[in-house]
Amino acid sequence: MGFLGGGFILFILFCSFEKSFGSGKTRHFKWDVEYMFWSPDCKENVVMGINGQFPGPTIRAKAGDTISVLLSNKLHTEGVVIHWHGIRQMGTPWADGTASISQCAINPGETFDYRFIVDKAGTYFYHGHFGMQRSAGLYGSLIVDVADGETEPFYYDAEFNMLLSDWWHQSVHHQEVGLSSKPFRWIGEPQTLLINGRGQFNCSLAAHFSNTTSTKQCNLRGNEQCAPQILRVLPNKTYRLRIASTTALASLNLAVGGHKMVVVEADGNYVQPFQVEDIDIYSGESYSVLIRTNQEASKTTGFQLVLEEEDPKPHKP
Ligand SMILES: *[C@@H]1O[C@H](CO)[C@@H](O)[C@H](O)[C@H]1NC(C)=O
Ligand SMILES: *[C@@H]1O[C@H](CO)[C@@H](O)[C@H](O)[C@H]1NC(C)=O
Ligand SMILES: *[C@@H]1O[C@H](CO)[C@@H](O)[C@H](O)[C@H]1NC(C)=O
Ligand SMILES: [Cu+2]
Repeated sequence: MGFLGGGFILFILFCSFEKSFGSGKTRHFKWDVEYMFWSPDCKENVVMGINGQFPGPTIRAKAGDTISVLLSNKLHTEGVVIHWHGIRQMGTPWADGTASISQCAINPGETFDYRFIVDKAGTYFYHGHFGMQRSAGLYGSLIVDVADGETEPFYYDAEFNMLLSDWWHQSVHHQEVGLSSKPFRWIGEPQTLLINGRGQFNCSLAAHFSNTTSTKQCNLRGNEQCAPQILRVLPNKTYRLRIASTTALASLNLAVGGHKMVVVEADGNYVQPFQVEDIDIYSGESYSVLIRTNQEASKTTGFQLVLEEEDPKPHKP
């Protein structure tokens, strides 16, 4: 009798749980995680990619949707997990993607179905959470829009996504052995900072912007894996920049030449808007800022992404 009663209660709990999964749309993704050759900063190296892409695909959903990522580990010799940074995982702790804490690492050749609800609109990202896989390039953006019928508490004409990361030329195995050696071997600052997985290691290859109508990109034609991220904007419009940092180490400062930024979101929470010249962002943080473009067309402006020194000095934006 007692057993049957318990079973009935469990059945009711199960039904309400299923119902909460059904409140939005279910968005299905099928991902293969694998190592591949890539040139994030114009120097060929090995990165951890998803479905042949680096950074991994952007997940875009609406608040209340269920995300289902069927993840296959194609790494051959190491386990993998993915952590959905900033997602609260209410009722789904097993989908949090922290190896040895919320799940065992997914073995080579195995598949795991990450299924969870994105309950809150905001700018998030995901990253590998096993060994040094985040440093190896296993990351991407996760953007949650407001639910149907709801509006953001601020206006913008269009938006851009900027996922910031740091990149070393040494392999993650090399970095890891150094960090765990006695004496300790410091890996040093990253060779390159990446915006949406793109940067230029060699400064003579870097983008040079001129204030004429043409944007000269040195030797880069624009279709290279390391070609700079160019955001094409119209004059006199408001743009939302969704900025997230998935750096392994670097503390960053971002500024948009000649434009002030109005901060409207931090880590998936709306904030009372305030204006800044530049923004400090550390690993794991995300912000949305609004910028208003100038009224005249045919001008280009650059982003300035700066590695903060360990002994911070006043900014010179
Ligand atoms: C940077 O690129 C220039 C032009 O391609 C080349 O001459 C130079 O050797 C490169 N420097 C490094 C450190 O790779
Ligand atoms: C480009 O910028 C330089 C330096 O700021 C300035 O002297 C020059 O007049 C500008 N040219 C144009 C076409 O705006
Ligand atoms: C810029 O946009 C504002 C608001 O939309 C509008 O009132 C203004 O006339 C525009 N200015 C120009 C030069 O188009
Ligand atoms: Cu994280």
